[in-house]
Amino acid sequence: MNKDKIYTESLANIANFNFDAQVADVFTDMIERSVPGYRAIITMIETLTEHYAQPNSNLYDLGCSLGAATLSMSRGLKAKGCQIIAIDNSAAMVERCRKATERNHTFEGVRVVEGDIVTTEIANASVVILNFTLQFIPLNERLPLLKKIYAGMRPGGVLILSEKVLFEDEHLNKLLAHIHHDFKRAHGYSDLEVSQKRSALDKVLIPETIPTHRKRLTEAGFSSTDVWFQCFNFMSMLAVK
Ligand code: GEK
Repeated sequence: MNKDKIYTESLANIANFNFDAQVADVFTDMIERSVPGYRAIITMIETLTEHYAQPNSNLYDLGCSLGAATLSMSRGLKAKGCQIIAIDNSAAMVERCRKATERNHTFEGVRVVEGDIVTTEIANASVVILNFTLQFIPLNERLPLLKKIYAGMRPGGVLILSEKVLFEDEHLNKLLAHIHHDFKRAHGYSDLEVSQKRSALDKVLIPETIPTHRKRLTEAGFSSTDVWFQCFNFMSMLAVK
């Protein structure tokens, strides 16, 4: 696994974070050392897929990056006649995701698509994954996207929504941001790397509170929604149609 050293040196100008080839090359190391609970969520996606995938349906991984959730879905999939559609708008990610899924011989029915999840069609879906992707979508596009996902899902299907979150209580907000910083330091990032990455993400990754996510999911039509996993300021929700 290539080590993430993107923000090790002091940069004169910190450009907005971008999912380019430099990031794609180190992405697995970057996300595992930056997102508490990421590995656990990826592993559980296998179990959730086994539970929710319906025969002859589509399974979507929206903002698939290198396909970690796609591969986890493919391992958990027991229902027959399904297709997994993995979508990302970064050409660098899609190219590497295609190679990773082609190397996976457990399930052949994976299609990796370069496209914008805001405009791609969702149809006949029983499992939809937004694993740390909605946070990169402009705020005003989030509800229309969730409505489109809901409309393209089968009754009984599930949306798995994982996000970095904020807290309404300012004390908790500061505390959990601090603990996250400690988590990154414990995984080998320097203070300089943490602060430069934070600046790069500032206008690109827009976190919201858990109540805001729940309200929006309900507004999109989902009947049962709740958090099934949380580690500090990172969580994952289930929303069932
Ligand atoms: C994982 N889910 O490893 N359309 C398509 N893709 C997009 C869009 C968009 N509009 N906006 C952002 N992306 C993965 C991790 S990373 C999360 C997801 C992170 C893509 C973007 O190119 C990137 O690959 C991904 O969403 C977000 O389980 O880096 O924190």
